[in-house]
Amino acid sequence: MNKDTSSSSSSSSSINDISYLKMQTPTLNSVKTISVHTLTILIILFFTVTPHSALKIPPPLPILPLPSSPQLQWQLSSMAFFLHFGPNTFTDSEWGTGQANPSIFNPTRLNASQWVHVAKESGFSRVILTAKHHDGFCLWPSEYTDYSVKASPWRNGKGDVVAELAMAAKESGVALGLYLSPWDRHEKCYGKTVEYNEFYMGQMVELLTRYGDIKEVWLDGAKGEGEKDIEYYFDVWFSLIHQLQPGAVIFSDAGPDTRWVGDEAGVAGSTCWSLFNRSNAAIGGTDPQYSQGGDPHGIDWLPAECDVSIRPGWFWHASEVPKSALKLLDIYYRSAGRNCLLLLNVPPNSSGLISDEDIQVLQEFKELRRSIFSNNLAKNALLNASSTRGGNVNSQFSPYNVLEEGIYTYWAPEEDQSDWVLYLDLQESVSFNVLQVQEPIHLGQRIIEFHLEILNGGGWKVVINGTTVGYKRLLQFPTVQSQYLKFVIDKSRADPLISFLGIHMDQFSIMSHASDTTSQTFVNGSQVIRQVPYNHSQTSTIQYM
Ligand code: FUL
Repeated sequence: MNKDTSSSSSSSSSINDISYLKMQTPTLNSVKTISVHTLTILIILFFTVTPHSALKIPPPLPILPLPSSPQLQWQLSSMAFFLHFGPNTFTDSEWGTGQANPSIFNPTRLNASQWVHVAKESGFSRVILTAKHHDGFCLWPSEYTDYSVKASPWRNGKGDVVAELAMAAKESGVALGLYLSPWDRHEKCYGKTVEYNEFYMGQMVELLTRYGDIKEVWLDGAKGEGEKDIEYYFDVWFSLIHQLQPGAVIFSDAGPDTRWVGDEAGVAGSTCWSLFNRSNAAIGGTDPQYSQGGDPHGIDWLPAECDVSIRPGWFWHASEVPKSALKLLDIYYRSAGRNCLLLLNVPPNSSGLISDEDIQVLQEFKELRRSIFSNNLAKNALLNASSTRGGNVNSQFSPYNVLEEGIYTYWAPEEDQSDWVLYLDLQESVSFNVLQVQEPIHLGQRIIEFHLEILNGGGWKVVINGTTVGYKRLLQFPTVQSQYLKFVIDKSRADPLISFLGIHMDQFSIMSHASDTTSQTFVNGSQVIRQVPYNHSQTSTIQYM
């Protein structure tokens, strides 16, 4: 759906809009002037003259594609905590050769409850562990290989990191995800297609049947250059994973449930659709631009996950320090604030604990988010809309719903309108520099273009233009001040629905004007080769499968 916005979006729009806003706004005073007698008559009339108006108006039709229930749960969690841990933690490497002696794996203070506690305290409700990274070492006692915790001195070879994490996560109500690397540098049958697929599936079944509910299976797409050819039976894997863990989402370059965003900097496109065409993507053959932006014409619901490490490497290295909280905030704006899930890697150190300096940064990051987003400066606004589904008396789709947190209550316009506008009177002049918008994505992703205007110096001025909203959209702009706001939807795939609208003041970020889709990881135009973002032990390029 497209419409001419030349008049409504113009900065020279008439100041008379404000009288519309005031006239339409219900006030307590107007209610007081109605006598009890008149009110009784009105109520009787309401039920006798219009008997059907008491019936509930159904929600507008959803627009396809829609998220599945696990995809919706995944998206509502906003952030997940990534745990890269294994022999690499002890050998100061990123890509283990698969030949490291298992005796080096001995985290004397390993405490999975600490990992979960840190994640939860920092605002993460999902954790994902590298059960097996590319070196093939299994953090659980797999019966299909000797290269695992069984062969290590840790807990006298009787330990199981996956079990300890699963237990800690369950106790804290945190969702658990597992990373099982397809590329295995230790396993001898790697290269023999049928044998390795059976081996890999055997390991997958162990992971998905021993540890309770698994909410995400993370299929990494990396494979070293010059490695043996092998075909992965993805469709078989996906079917089996969904059969064993119907509540799990499967992540890969091309889904089936969540997609890699296409870079390891945690940055999505400033236009980011959850819509995608899986048939246009291949695991190991990511087109970063397509993945970062999604596809407005896509027939699959495949939202993006933005993975990035708090440190330069994915694994812990004594010589590295975490990013600053401000940097994490910037990443948050560009991932969670662009309709994606932020997957932040916080690697446990060689003692088996998350380091104090990482915890410090995570606390600061949480405090920054709290101080910016816990206060919606529009919370006391008087609201009006260009139209409301069911008319102004209908509270089910009232514009006031946008001040309620969560996606399930929303403002809906009447059908077939030529304007889609929300008017806000903040009741006092307010300074702000962040806009937050959410769509009820359980009914599909709709909004293509929108903008925000403020009444300032006698006329309406455009503050910011945006493309795509989705689950959550955050937009930063230089600080503005006004009492009156107009949120205008310029273009939408179907009648637009808004479930949350917030304005906030961020006193901490220095607005960066860097490109929206900066990627640190692509070194050439190729879509299959990228540089190891950080690797102590090697400098080779990574060939995607
Ligand atoms: C990459 C891997 O090669 C890295 O080691 C890391 O696990 C990252 C999340 O995915 O593809």
